[in-house]
Formats: sequence, structure tokens, C-alpha cells
Amino acid sequence: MMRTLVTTLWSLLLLQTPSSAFQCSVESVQHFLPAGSTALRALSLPDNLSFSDPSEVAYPGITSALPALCLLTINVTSSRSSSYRFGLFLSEVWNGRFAAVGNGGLAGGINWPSMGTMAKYGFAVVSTDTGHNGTSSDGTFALNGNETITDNAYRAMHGSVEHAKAIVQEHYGRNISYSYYSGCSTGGRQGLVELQKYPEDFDGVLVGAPAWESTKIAAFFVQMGVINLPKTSDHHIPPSLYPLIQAEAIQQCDGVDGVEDGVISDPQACHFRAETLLCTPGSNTSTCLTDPQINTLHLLYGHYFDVARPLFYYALPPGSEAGWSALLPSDAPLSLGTNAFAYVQLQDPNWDWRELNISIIVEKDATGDRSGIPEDFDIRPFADHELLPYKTSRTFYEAVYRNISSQDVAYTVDDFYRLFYVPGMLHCSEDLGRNIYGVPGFEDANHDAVLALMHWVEKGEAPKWITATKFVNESIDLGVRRQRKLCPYPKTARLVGDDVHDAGSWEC
Ligand SMILES: [Ca+2]
Repeated sequence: MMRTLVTTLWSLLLLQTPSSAFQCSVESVQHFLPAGSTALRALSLPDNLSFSDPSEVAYPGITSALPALCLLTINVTSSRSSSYRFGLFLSEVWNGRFAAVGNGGLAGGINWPSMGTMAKYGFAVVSTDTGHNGTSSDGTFALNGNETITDNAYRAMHGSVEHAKAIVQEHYGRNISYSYYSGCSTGGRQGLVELQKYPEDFDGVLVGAPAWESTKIAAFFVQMGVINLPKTSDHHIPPSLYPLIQAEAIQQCDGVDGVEDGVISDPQACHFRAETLLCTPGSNTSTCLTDPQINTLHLLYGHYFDVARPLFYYALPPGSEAGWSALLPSDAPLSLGTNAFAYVQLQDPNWDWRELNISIIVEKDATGDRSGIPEDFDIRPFADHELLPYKTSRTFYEAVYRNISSQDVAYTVDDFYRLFYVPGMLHCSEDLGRNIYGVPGFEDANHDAVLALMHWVEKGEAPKWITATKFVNESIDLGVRRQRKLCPYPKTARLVGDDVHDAGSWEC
């Protein structure tokens, strides 16, 4: 019965899809591209095929179980000395909607894996290479000059979106009904730039953990590394001690949010006492921290101030320790940070991270922010659209809140912008396997942030909460470990029932 229903539905959808205005071939696509654009590749992929492109060094991953689609790669000249590429998935069965996905770190490259995720929802999907092909920690593209930096900051994304929309509408022979954006980290920053510079590009924007203060973030990565270096010093905390520190942070901070569930839901409220980890005479230093190491811990958990004492960047919160192995390498600061600062901020490949000092950070922050983010936080032109940053972006939220509150407008921030914290989550993602998209078993607007955004944009119903789902060992087959309501900031989830792992036990 179910099979019949599904088959019937797909048949109807196929009937509703007009025949393409162009065949899925380079020659056919090239025919209607504007001057300066070149079709590089066109592939017609049948249903349920895998795709990967190892030449995209940042995104070589395999995307499996794709729907039948036409895959395009287009090159666009962006200035006399620069160009960018974008990839496009045109599904045979189209939901009438358009989506763009973001990039990560300093990466340049077409993000085929993220495109595959959105294609499975039925979107026509674009990803830009941002104007270069390189890994997440490779900043050398910035030595090619300001045109390349501009492409990476925003021009390649906006241009790719504009070109892709024209191709989508030509291909399907009808207008796009709604346009969306989804990205995390650098992808989050790209989303914030888009909605400020080009508010008409998207009807809804899903932004995760946006890396939008690019100068400060680059300096922060370097500074955190410097605090724990060199590894021969007595203040160095080896990675082998991070689990010990994490366990103590959970011990002290878990219950501060009112519920002892192994999750630190309110790290700001916890006054972590590092001294409980201090070694006593004769104790084994693999199970405790020495006095100089405790000082290092205080610096890692402390806010980053400049010489005049204003806050420069935020502290690592208790509960972040599971990410320290990636953030605090043993021999040098995180290469993403040192390369971002040397290549993108200073354009000096010979710069040594040991030369980092507050004056060059302040100077670059004042004059050289290359992220493309306008600083006025005036996003009123986007205010009839919807924005859903789902992780750490309180500073941006508060700045927009202040801006909107000071304007004579008939709406509030809450009408178009909601921020959701995800307690216990690290940066951006947990890998459930390459075939997985959305929230398996819970494909609705209460559980899936993409569907929640679509519901808000298309039905006008803003999410009062989003239910987060954690699977046992990140395996769908092993079932759900816990579910919980995520509440729009500044609301927090309160336990009102007995089972802490049941979303029904929580209220905003
Ligand atoms: Ca807790």
C-alpha cells in the first residue's frame, strides 16, 4: 500500500516537471551561459549512484545514494585576474526550491558532499569553490591578491547563487518558489555576509557556528596555541590530560544547569575551580596538574583581553575540552589560525606565529577584516525573511537586537531571527554516515532545522523550539539515545518531566 502511494506521488511529481530547456551536456549548457561563464562538466547521473571528485582537495568525500540528477560545473570570470567555479545539482524530481551550501575553514572547493545532503531533500543545489581549490588550513590563495580575497569573502558565493538560479529556472522552465542557504563555521560566516550584502538572495538562511570575526578568530587560534607552548615547558598541558580536565569540568558544571545528565547546558553559569586538579606531593602527574599547568588552564578558560582591557575574544567554556586535541596541537598553534593570520590577514608567508602581539591584531582588526561582514549589524532589508543560527552566535544576535530595537520598525528580532544553542555539541557536526541526511525517523519541522526553516518561511510558523536528537554511538541502527528541546535564545529548556532523555520532559 505504502509502495503504491509513494510510486504514485513520484509519478505525479515527474509529470509536473517540465522537460528541460537544455540537455545535460556541456555544449547544451554553454549555449545559454552569459559571457565570461564556461561549462566545464555536465554529467547525467541515474538514481542511487555515488559521486566524488578527489580533485576537490577539501571535499574529496563520497556522496552516496544520490537521486537522479544532472551535475554541472561552471567557471565564471570574476575580474581581470580572478575566477571561480561552482557546482550544481539539478534533481530529476525537483521540489521547486533552490539551496546554496557553504564551505569550511579556509577551504576552497566545490562542497559536493553538502550538496548531496540538500539534493536528497529535493532542492536544486549550488556550491561555490570561493575562487580557489585548497584545504581547510591552506591560506596561500590570499597571496594572489585582493581579487582572490574578495572572491573568497563574498563575490564567488553571490555570483554562484545568481548564475545558478538562472540555470535552474532555465532547466526546469519555471521560477524557483523559495531559496535557502545552509552553512556552518566559515559556511555560517558566508550566510551572514549574504543576508547583509544581498538580502534578496535567500528567503531563509540557516547559519551554524558562524566564524564571522575573522581577524579575531585567527588570532584566537594562535593565542590559544601559544598559551600551551612550547611543549617542553613546565606549563604545557599534554593532550593526554585533556580527558581528565573534561571529566572534572563535567563533575563541577553538569549540575549547575539544574539537571545532572552528563551535559553542561549552561557553561557560563559554572565557576570552574581548576585547583581541584592540582597535584599533591608524591602524586602521579598523569592524573593531576602541576601549578604552572593550572595557570595555563586559567588562561585557556579566561577571556582574551587586549592591553586596554576591552574584551577581545571569548573564553573556551568548560565542556569544550573534547575539542582541544584539534584546537591545541602539541608542536605549534592550529595551522588554520596561523595560516589565516599570515596569509589572509597579513599577506606575509614568512610571518612567524611567535611574533603575534596584541598591537598587530588590533591594527588588522581595525583595518583589514577580510571576512566581508558589514559592521553596522543593520539587517533590516532581510527582516521579511527568516534567519536561524543554530549555534554560538550570541554576539551577532545581540548586535542585531540592539540595532533593530533602536529603529522605528513594526517588527521585532524574534519575528525573523532565532538563535538556538545546542548543549553538549562541539563544532558543527557529528558524522552519522554518508547516506544519512536530516533526522532519520523524525522528518518534520519539529526535529529537522532545514524543515523548520522551510516551515517558517512558507507557512509563517516560527519554531517555538527544535527537538535535538542524539543517536547511540552516532549510529541510526542503534536507535535514539536522547532527545531534548532546544529553545530560542534567551529562553532555556526546563525539565518538567521524569525522563531527561525524552523531549516531552522539557519545556522552553
Ligand atoms: Ca546538566
